[in-house]
Amino acid sequence: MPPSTPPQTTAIIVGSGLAGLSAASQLVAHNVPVRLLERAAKPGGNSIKASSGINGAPTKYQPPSLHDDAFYSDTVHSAGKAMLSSTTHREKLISTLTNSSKDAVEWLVEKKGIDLSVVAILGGHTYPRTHRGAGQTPPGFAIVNTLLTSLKQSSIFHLQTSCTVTKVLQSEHRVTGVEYACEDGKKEEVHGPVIFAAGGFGGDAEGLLAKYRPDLKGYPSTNDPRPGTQPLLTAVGAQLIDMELVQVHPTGFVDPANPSSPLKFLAAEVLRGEGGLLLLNGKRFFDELETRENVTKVITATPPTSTSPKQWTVQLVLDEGVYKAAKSHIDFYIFKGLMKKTTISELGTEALASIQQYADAAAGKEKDPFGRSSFANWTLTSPTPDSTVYVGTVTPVVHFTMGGVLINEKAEVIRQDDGPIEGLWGAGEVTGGVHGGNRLGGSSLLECVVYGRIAGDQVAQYVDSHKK
Ligand SMILES: Cc1cc2nc3c(=O)[nH]c(=O)nc-3n(C[C@H](O)[C@H](O)[C@H](O)COP(=O)(O)OP(=O)(O)OC[C@H]3O[C@@H](n4cnc5c(N)ncnc54)[C@H](O)[C@@H]3O)c2cc1C
Ligand SMILES: *[C@@H]1O[C@H](CO)[C@@H](O)[C@H](O)[C@H]1NC(C)=O
Ligand SMILES: *[C@@H]1O[C@H](CO)[C@@H](O)[C@H](O)[C@H]1NC(C)=O
Ligand SMILES: CC(=O)N[C@H]1CO[C@H](CO)[C@@H](O)[C@@H]1O
Repeated sequence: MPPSTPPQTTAIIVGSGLAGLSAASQLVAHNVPVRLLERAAKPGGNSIKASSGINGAPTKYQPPSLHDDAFYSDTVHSAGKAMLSSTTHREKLISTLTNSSKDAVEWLVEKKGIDLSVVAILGGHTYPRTHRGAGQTPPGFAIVNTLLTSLKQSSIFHLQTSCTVTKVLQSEHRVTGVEYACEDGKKEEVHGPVIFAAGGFGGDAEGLLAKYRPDLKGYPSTNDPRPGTQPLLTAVGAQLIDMELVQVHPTGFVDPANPSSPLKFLAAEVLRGEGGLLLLNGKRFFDELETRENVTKVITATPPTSTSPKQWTVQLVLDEGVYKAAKSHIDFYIFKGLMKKTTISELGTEALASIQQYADAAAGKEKDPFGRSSFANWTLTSPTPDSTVYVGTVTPVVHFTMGGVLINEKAEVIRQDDGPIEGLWGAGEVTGGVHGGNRLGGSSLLECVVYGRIAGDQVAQYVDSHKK
């Protein structure tokens, strides 16, 4: 008779966004059973909404003549003065991210069959390196959906939705599992090594945001409204880093059908880039192509129009030329009820003069009073009250939280005394230190895949070494 094998240890993952799914995929590949707990009714977290893509360099989709070795230095540059503290630690986290980026994209393409063949350049990048598919499916949805479908085919993968993890269990400084509650509210425990992939706290407007960034208390967000989970981890000794570093985007749509929703849809940067202008109280107020941070600062220096959520009423205005250049985006926003086709007369009495001034600058007749130098596809030269415009109301929104629990390059969660916490790993937006003061577009999906997979590999090793 063969000796009976002891029951296999199950790995616990908290959160079913891209970080959790990447870790789960790796564990299942190593034949380790996975229990994935997700508080929402539907899996996918904020990851499923990602629309720009995932960074990788050098990949086969970049031109072969391009020797893109600047991803590391671009990331360090974008992280800014945060690099002055914990410098060596941050450098290791960043070089692990960028060195593994080619493998991460290739894993999704070759092993999982996801189309990521189109490469774009986003702000702060020296070269195009943000990958998405050639079709209409946004990259976040394509990646999450494919990983989930593949995981569901495995008999050792077990996903439980509508189950919230409420506590991390610890015994003599070792994490041994979690406590959680599902729809019936009954507290249960599950034991095993734990990977935290519970996402950021951008949607925690009255909780962690209010605590670490009182100026952003009550802001709406592009993230689902939900409490941040870092306190569950500090309760077992985890160290936090960069909690006050938060990315705010100047333009989230205020939906006329539900203006006080805390959740906003992002108005893509391309609308301003292709020639759109912004009006505050009917007047232009700034160079629309300035940094996100600076545009936001000017808006939020004025009194908000609503305090719950805390928001402003800014109009994003496009003409027919801009519409043609960004048609697919705008048609989608009109379909969602977030923009409408109208006339300048609808924008109030002051708008016409501001738009005339903008049109003059675009036509090269006058210098723009706000210093804007590119008007891209704006074509309207003689605006009248009857001129056609495309308009949406926008407000600054919290978009991404750079800070979180500190991890090392093995995705181990670091204790306040700088050693790793045994039995606990972290990946994705719940962690901090990878982006410093400013995350590059496309690098958060990347961090989910890179650190999620590292965590999966590490836990598989841990389970293996505890078998004997
Ligand atoms: C609109 C939008 C567009 C974006 N576009 C891009 C892009 O193009 N490229 C890019 O790189 N980044 C983009 N980002 C950022 C990126 O999507 C996120 O940073 C990333 O997806 C975070 O992934 P995650 O797995 O860490 O967390 P999430 O995907 O947020 O998943 C975390 C999951 O954990 C669950 N959870 C939380 N707490 C608990 C608990 N206590 N118990 C159980 N479950 C819990 C949550 O319900 C959630 O499902 C975008 C973000 C938004 C909002
Ligand atoms: C990443 O690659 C560079 C260049 O090969 C190397 O110097 C660095 O040590 C690598 N970083 C990690 C964490 O492996
Ligand atoms: C943003 O504003 C700051 C402070 O006013 C200024 O120093 C900086 O140059 C601005 N950024 C850009 C890109 O112009
Ligand atoms: C459709 C269209 O006209 N697109 C133009 C918008 O403006 C950019 C930059 O000025 C041009 O490169 C595009 O061709």
